[in-house]
Amino acid sequence: MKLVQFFVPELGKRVGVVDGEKVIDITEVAPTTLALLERAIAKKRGLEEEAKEALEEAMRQNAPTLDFASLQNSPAPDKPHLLFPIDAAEIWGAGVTYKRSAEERDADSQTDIYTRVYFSDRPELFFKATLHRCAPPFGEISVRSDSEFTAVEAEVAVVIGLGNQPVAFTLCNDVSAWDIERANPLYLPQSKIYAGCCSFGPMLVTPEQVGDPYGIVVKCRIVRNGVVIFEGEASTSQLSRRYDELISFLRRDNPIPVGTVLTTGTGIMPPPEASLHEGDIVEIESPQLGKLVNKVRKLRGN
Ligand code: DO4
Ligand code: MG
Repeated sequence: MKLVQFFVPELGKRVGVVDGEKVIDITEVAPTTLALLERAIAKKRGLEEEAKEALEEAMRQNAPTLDFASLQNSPAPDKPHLLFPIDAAEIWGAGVTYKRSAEERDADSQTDIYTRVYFSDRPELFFKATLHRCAPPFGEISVRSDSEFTAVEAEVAVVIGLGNQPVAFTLCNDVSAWDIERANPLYLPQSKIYAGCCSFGPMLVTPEQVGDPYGIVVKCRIVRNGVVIFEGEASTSQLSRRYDELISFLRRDNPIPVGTVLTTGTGIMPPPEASLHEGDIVEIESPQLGKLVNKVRKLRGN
């Protein structure tokens, strides 16, 4: 099952099941995707089964259907648009889970700390964002006012329920000020957490729908003035950790609210020439998880 949350003028927030080019509005039986997940957990079943039942009930009630394309607009009160696919209380990140990420970060920072973490039992986990620091699909991600090299980090993210297996997958952009991170690793929180530092979506995809979670292909493209200035690709087949390993480390002595998003690291490392600029369009795409599109703005330091 593929689930979206979206906004319709006069109706407000809606929940939908994506079926090809169409979205079936199931809001009357599931007011939010988080409520659907909580209901699934209370019944000790998966999100897939709960969403299927909600869809069947909504169809019996003649649920309205929309074109998915009609929701692909930047957020504005007078236009239908996509919202975050889940109202996550917290967004966390895992780092150096791809060899390339460890090697290039070490080379750029003239250190070995990233490779040491790559080979350690304990993964790198960091707090990434709250929802108000994130941009929804087609919303604006940001470059800090004090960063000259901010990079896209195109990643697969998992949604966490009560157990250690992901309850859903989505795409995430762990936008990061690499120059600040490289200046000193202790600056990592400042490179990672600020207004517009993250985007995720466009939809939640259940494990049943994803198929092999270690075969998710992610492509990333940066478009500047209509010209593609960077393209990269990775696959979760290159991920060095298991999702349940990352989730179990994250929740060790650390209470994680149901619906938390954990982004699992990047395997695509853009060069300095692909540093984000105001007006750039970033597209992160996966055959399994859809396409996450965001525009870039430069913050002004206030
Ligand atoms: O330690 C730096 C951040 C690593 C990261 O975000 C990644 O590998 O995706
Ligand atoms: Mg990352």
